[in-house]
Amino acid sequence: MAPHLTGRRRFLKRVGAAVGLGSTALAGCTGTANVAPGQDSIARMSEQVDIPRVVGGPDDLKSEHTVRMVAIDGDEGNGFGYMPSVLWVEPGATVTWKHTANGSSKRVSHTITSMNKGNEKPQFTPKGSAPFDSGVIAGVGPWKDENALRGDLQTHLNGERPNGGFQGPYKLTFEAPKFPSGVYLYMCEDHMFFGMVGAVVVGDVGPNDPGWSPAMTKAPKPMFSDSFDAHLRTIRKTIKNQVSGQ
Ligand SMILES: [Cu+2]
Repeated sequence: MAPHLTGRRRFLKRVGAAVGLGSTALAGCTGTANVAPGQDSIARMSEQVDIPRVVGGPDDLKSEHTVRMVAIDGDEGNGFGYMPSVLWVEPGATVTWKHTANGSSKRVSHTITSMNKGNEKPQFTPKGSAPFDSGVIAGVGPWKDENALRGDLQTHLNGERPNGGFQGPYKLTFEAPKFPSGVYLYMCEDHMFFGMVGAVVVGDVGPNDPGWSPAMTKAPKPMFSDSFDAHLRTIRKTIKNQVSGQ
């Protein structure tokens, strides 16, 4: 097991995930949270927190942007995500991830973990790209006084946790050779069963470019929940429609 994904850290994240959320959300930890066919919980989340679900496009690459982590209780476990869920940036751009308390979103603990073999995940990031992992971004609550946890909460792989704040932010610069152009899918280790997955598209990539695969083409894995699959499909469809000009 990679040193940045120790058993202790996983335990802390599990406990942290529970802070601030009711029993409905906890029940969903078994992976039973589902999105009914046709429902678009990403669009619903976007409305709730008033943040667009897509920022940028193949002709509108951002030089920097902040993605917000969303946790909305009471949506049958479908209220976890990153907003925007699809972000297009230029090569060399820096992306920042932060909590949001917009709407009814609560600041609970999350991670930003790329779907990369280096993070012990199925590979849904460009071949040869480095893994990235924020470590635990703590929620707001009892965590803030837990100095003993400071070390664990600052553990991360690539990117930065500036200002020593364990409630975030996390920053990553998508610069080759570690982070070449392509589609990067990432997820929250606390909330993957709730479908907490997002995409950063680096560069004006399309189906004929390296970096389009495996994120846009590989079959979903059995480890994913129905919510995760549904959100993955929504995200891919959004990117494909943007590329084909629909
Ligand atoms: Cu999360």
